[in-house]
Amino acid sequence: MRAVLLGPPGAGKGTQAARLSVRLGVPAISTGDIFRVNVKGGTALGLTAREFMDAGHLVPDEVTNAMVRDRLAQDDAAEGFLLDGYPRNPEQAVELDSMLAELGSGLDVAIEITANFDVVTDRLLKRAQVEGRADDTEPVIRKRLDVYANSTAPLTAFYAGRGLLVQVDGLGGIDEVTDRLVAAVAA
Ligand code: B4P
Repeated sequence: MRAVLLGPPGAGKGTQAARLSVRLGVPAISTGDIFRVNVKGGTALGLTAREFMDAGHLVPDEVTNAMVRDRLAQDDAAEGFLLDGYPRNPEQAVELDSMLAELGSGLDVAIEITANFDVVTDRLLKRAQVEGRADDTEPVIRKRLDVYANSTAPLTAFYAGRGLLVQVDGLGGIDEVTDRLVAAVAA
């Protein structure tokens, strides 16, 4: 199974990717998590990424694409993967196609977790109280939602046009959403 997971910030991509990865037996690859590990470790990649993440912007495509290219070439991704948070704009989607073509494979499904902006804002503000992420403040969340609407939301039509899109309602309890995702992927 080669899948991408789409949806607005706070829709539950990271939360559900971890669970689906176990159910499907493929690695969950989160670009956001890889960036955060690098920020924490103070690497050159982390220093670059931090400036964009803290402002709610996308990290530049050349940085993100190179990182994903390296990750997909690793052995554990050879038989499948679940990409969480990538692609996030049409340029990244085209780049992903070319990476997979080079590896002799292609995407099986694009799963979009849907949730309205009021609900996701509440979830992210709650997470801010627990984790204190620099990008979970109200003005940065607003910016991230703008970026999502302008850059990422067009991917819904992009994948629908190729017959790859599956949409799953992200409202409700975490277990409930997982069950919906598993059922949607099985179908
Ligand atoms: P991400 O790490 O992808 O962060 P996110 O979109 O906020 O989603 P996340 O996965 O963390 O949250 P989730 O919805 O699971 O990106 C962060 C930043 O990294 C971006 O802004 C960008 O700067 C950079 N970046 C990442 N990928 C990039 C790319 N491809 N190109 C360029 N830049 C990139 O969960 C949110 C909260 O909701 C959690 O607290 C969770 O517990 C809760 N929750 C989840 N499901 C719930 C449910 N059903 N009910 C109640 N709460 C729920």
